[in-house]
Amino acid sequence: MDRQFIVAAAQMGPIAKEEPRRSCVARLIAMLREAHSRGAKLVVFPELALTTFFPRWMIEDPEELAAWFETEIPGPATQPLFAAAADLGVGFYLGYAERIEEDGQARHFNTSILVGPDGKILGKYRKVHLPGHDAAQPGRAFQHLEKRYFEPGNLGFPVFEGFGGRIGMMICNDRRWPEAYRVMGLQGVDLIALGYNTPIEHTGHGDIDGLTQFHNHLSMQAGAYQNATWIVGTAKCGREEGSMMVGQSAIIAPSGEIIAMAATLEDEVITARVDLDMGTRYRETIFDFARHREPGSYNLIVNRKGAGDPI
Ligand code: CDV
Repeated sequence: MDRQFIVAAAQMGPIAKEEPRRSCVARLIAMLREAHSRGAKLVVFPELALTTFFPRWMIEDPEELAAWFETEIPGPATQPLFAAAADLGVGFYLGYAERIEEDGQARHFNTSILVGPDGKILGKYRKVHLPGHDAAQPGRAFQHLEKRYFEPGNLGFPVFEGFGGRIGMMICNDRRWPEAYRVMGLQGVDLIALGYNTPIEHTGHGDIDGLTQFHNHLSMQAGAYQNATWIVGTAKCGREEGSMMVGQSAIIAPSGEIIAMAATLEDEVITARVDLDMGTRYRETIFDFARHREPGSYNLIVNRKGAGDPI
């Protein structure tokens, strides 16, 4: 496939708690068709794109909790999305809550898949950096219980051959961690697909929360530039069940520049032509890792988890 093609970020407005998966999938298909009509070959949907952002609530009933997870992909509700993609010859990234059975035990991940233009799954990623807390915090208007409902991803940060290059995936909070980009940068990633749900008031500190939109773009632009990769960052946004979430979905070039950005807090498709060779030019010059990196000086990055004493 050509290394130049049109990519789309298919941003979603809020998903109500009661909105069924079939309705969400219909919204995704409508955006897939719009992206295709603009020539897109790859469409990036948000994190947890099939349901409302359920980690905002403490859910104690196991059956109620289980209902937010997919046990198969594609399943009956999501099959029409795969069929539409194959029919149109458009690939996609989709985030969802994954439940699997392993050795008789249920396991839960915050997951994304990359689907090729033939409708077949090319790769899977499970969110590594889970934000929030594992127990309800009194006094919060909205909980953020990702650490309770999911376990950290166990697939690392793989990249997959497809769309004329190497495609990686991230999910939401991963975008704030330089290590996530670099592990993919070291595999020559050309484009990172990334979905997010970012509540504006996530720390409770006005000075930090007031910069939520700035930090959203800052993280992705820095990650793109320092790793010579395109990034397609796609939000689920707007006021969802009372919780305000950031939009500003963006397509970012390896220069770090934002090439396209969403203007609403609703379902909205943005597109841009990407040239994967633009990343190659950065990889061969300022970010020629083999020439300029000094891994012997980076030991703390893998050997120490939190900040500690000077060495
Ligand atoms: N879904 C997320 O991972 N949200 C986090 C918030 C809680 C900070 C984010 O990094 O956007």
